[in-house]
Amino acid sequence: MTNLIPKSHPRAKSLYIREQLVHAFDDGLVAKEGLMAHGRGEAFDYLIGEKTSKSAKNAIKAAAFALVCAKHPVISVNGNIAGLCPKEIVELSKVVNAKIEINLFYSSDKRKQNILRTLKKNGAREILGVDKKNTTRISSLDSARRIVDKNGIYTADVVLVPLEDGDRTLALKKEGKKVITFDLNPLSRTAQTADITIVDNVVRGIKELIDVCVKMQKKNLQNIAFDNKKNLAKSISEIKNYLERRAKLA
Ligand code: PTJ
Repeated sequence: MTNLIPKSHPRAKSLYIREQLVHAFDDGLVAKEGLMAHGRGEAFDYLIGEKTSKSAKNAIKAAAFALVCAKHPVISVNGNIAGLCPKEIVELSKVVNAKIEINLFYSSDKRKQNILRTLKKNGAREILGVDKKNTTRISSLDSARRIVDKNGIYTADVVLVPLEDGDRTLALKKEGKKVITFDLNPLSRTAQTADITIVDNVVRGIKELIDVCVKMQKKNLQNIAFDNKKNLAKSISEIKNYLERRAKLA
């Protein structure tokens, strides 16, 4: 953390995450639009009290169960994710034996190569989404996100699509895939259409997700009753309660 942010600052962690993203932008991993996406996320993180809520913990358990039980899990990586938690993406992929696929909205070969290098530096072995020869298309999707790897997202049964708002989740569901997302905005299209939405900052939540996956693998797996709509409603009421508490303190 630079000297500009004293450790005692009440929002030091969030400001540190912001700095990390700016560095990742300077290093050519993050799109310009990714900086704005981050700002949106920061606003929602403030509304959830910048901590992992009970509803997020529920969703993390359901996500861990889905990933551990998946036959062909894939983690879809965009610029923001690569900039914020490359080490954890690689760790999670190893823990649940998931493939990693780079899939960008603002597609650019140069940015893909920068992301590839960063993931490799963090221990990734195989990375999909960079070899044009092995691609195919997801129907009912217009954006660059429709171009996917034949051995990756295309054949996956469970796909983790962290940090995006758009129509890809619905398109992936139409292809019969289970979709998990991290999204701080419980009302985004992705949050609302995913099978499992973890309303948490991916930087915090992914560490918890890795821990729960490891614990589940050590113990006997148990099915978890989970309803995404109900859980999203819970996360919205957690926000309301948090704001009411803050208003009383003001
Ligand atoms: O790298 P690319 O080209 O694939 O582009 C990636 C971005 C992020 C620019 C693209 O996916 C995009 O424009 O995303 P949106 O539509 O702005 O959606 C981002 C969503 O993620 C919003 O709902 C934010 O609230 C949420 N978000 C932002 N930061 C975080 C987050 N959710 C979890 N953790 C975060 N740190």
